Amino acid sequence: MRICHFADSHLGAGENHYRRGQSGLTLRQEDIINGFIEAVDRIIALKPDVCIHAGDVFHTVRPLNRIMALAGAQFYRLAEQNGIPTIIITGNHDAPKQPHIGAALDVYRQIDNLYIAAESKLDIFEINGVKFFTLPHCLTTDIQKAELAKCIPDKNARYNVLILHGVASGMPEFSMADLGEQELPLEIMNRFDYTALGHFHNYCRVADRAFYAGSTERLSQSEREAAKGLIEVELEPFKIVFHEIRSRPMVDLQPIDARGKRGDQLAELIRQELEKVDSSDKIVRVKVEGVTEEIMRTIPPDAMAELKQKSFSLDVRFEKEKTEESASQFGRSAIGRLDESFIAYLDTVDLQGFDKDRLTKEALKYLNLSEE
Ligand SMILES: [Mn+2]
Repeated sequence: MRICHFADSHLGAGENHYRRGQSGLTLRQEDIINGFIEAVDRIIALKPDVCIHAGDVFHTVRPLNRIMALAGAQFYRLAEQNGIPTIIITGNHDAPKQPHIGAALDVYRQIDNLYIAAESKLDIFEINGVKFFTLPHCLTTDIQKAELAKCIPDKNARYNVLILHGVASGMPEFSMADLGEQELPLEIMNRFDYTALGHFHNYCRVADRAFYAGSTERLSQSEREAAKGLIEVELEPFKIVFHEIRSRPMVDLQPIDARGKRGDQLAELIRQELEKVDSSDKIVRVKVEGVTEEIMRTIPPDAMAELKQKSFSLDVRFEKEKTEESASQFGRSAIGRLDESFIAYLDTVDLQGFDKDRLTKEALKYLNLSEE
């Protein structure tokens, strides 16, 4: 049995990119969609016995209609037109957080040869004598634990394959720091002939026969060194081939020191650095250190907008020069109390889908800045 395994296409992500394409979606959203379509093209060419998508097809619970239509067309191509039995599950991004909402994937249930697990419970599909244990992202970790306990291979099946979305336990490096991500015990994976994992965005092996396929496009700077694509697995004799697809190059420039420069000199320096890496088709991030009010005031009005046009995407982070005064003010003054009350407030609201630690850190940064 030969299986293609891909995951984490996060369709719909990239909505904050500053340029739009002809489709009306942002260029970044188009990138992410193109990665998914290229993976589907490759799978169709490989003609596997079964195709698995291990979760987070969509970036959100309720994607745009356009994005849903587009994904449906691809699943129709795979499963119905090309006759490749295809199994898809929900991940923490696209699984509904309340039972009555239902999953976006549910609208594809009429596609022939497509198997959907999106109901906060274990589903078992049998295809050509092989049992596929598919556990989507569950409403609570208690439900997920109870369903994991039911993942016991069928001795009478030709093979048993497990499909899960979450963090391999004891391996914090596979965490995406998302709220509500679920832990997956290795000892359960080890019972199966293959475990197809989703959630962690870089392709890697977790146990002998358990793999993350990774995402189909780079979604954060932490993925800039990683190849993107899909796994082709032969169950007997066991063999793995990773098929790489194109993805958007990402660059993290060396921090630029703004000290002793005027704003116009700083803008020129950033422009030169962008030219060196030929940034026109790349996602570029750069940190500028030691920035003062004076420097910010003397950056020519359109300079930053022009620089943004030179790259596919440009993220410049200005870091204020830290003075002793501003450092000691933080946490003590009126703002000090404000940041404490904001953190307390965060505990009272429903933050599902948000990374609370990051939110806290960002909020503190802004509260700190407004004080200075
Ligand atoms: Mn995920």
